[in-house]
Amino acid sequence: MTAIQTIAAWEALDSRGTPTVAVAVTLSDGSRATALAPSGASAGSHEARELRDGGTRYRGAGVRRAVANITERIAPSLIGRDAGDPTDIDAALEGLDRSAGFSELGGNAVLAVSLATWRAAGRQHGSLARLLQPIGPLLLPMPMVNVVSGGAHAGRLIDIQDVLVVPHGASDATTAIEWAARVRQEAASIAVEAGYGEAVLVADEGGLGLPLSSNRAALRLVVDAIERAGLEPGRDASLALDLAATEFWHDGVYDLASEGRQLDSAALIEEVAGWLDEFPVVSVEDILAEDDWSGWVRATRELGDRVRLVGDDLFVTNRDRVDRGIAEDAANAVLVKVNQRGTVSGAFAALERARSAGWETIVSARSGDTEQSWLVDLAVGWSAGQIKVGSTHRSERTAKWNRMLELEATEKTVFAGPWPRTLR
Ligand code: 2PG
Ligand code: MG
Repeated sequence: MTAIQTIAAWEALDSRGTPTVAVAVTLSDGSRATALAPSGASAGSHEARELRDGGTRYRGAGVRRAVANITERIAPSLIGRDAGDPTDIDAALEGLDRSAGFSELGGNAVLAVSLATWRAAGRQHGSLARLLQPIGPLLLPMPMVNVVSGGAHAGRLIDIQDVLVVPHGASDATTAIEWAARVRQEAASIAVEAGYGEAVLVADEGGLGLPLSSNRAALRLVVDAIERAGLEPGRDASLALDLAATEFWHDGVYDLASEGRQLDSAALIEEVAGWLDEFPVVSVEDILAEDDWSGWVRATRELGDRVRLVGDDLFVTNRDRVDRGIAEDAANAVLVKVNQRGTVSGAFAALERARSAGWETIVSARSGDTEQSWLVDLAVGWSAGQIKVGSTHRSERTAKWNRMLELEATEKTVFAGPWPRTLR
């Protein structure tokens, strides 16, 4: 038996300078690992609840209460327990807080403990990826890389949150990452030449935050950048979008404030259909808001055979919500963020459920992230097939790409690409 020996917790900082929960777990075999919880800006209302202190410290975002919950409540009940299979620790965490979304202990507290335990248990196997995938080559996921940012990640300069590049024609991860980095650089050069001096700055996830004239202009910019990088749009690299539509859904209306247009679900779907006609888009995330289920069903009926429709705020990595999505034919792919759920095994349950329905799965970072790279080990260990990390700028983003490069250089791996020329 490999028992949990110590659990220490403290308040650390994420990539936005916002406090986050940090945990170190040691096991009886001497293995030790830390985990820092990530945090979203465009968080869905059905996510696990982050516990924040309020008051004046860090403008209310302190996590001392969450840290205290770990040291006073979680640690005493987990120390001595067998962590050989960390699924048991996750089950114990579920048992400690039966409220919706871990609102008593804090989803941030629970996640940091769960992750640190998984990482510590992974030490014996060489890595978390190898704990999850003990035999055979590791499947490196197709990257989805942010180039232009909007919404809550870039001062709402445009309404949609992410225009990303997917280097799907690449046949290894090293090439895929180089192509994406090249597209990001070319996009900045194009923007500077067009008079957008802001292109030298970086948004929350390392993308370009630009006051473009329309949302469509962001798609155009990234396609131009693919071409200027010497790649062929649609063959070598295509676009992925995250509308994060919950963020601009007010009173049943989608408010494209940067364009001064208000659309209902049907009109927004039609707008996106127009983008699909004009640009090589392989994936659209959060095309509609988190509780607009009828809209999602309509979107899937109208666009589901042309593009991946990815539920993020819609599913919040929750197996029950994925179940409903499968039953109602709302979406055809799922985004997986461990902190939306609270435990590593809870997140995996949502991923597995989606996969069992033939859906594609994308493991994702948060806009407030950290220098840790366990996300890659999860994506690889779960054979998720795709990963979304942000851009190729900012160290909390490059930490993940660098982990992928390390795995490709040092382990027996296969890459999820190249994808076929046409995905529609
Ligand atoms: C998303 C994520 C990551 P946030 O919406 O997919 O890009 O953003 O972490 O702010 O929810
Ligand atoms: Mg999203």
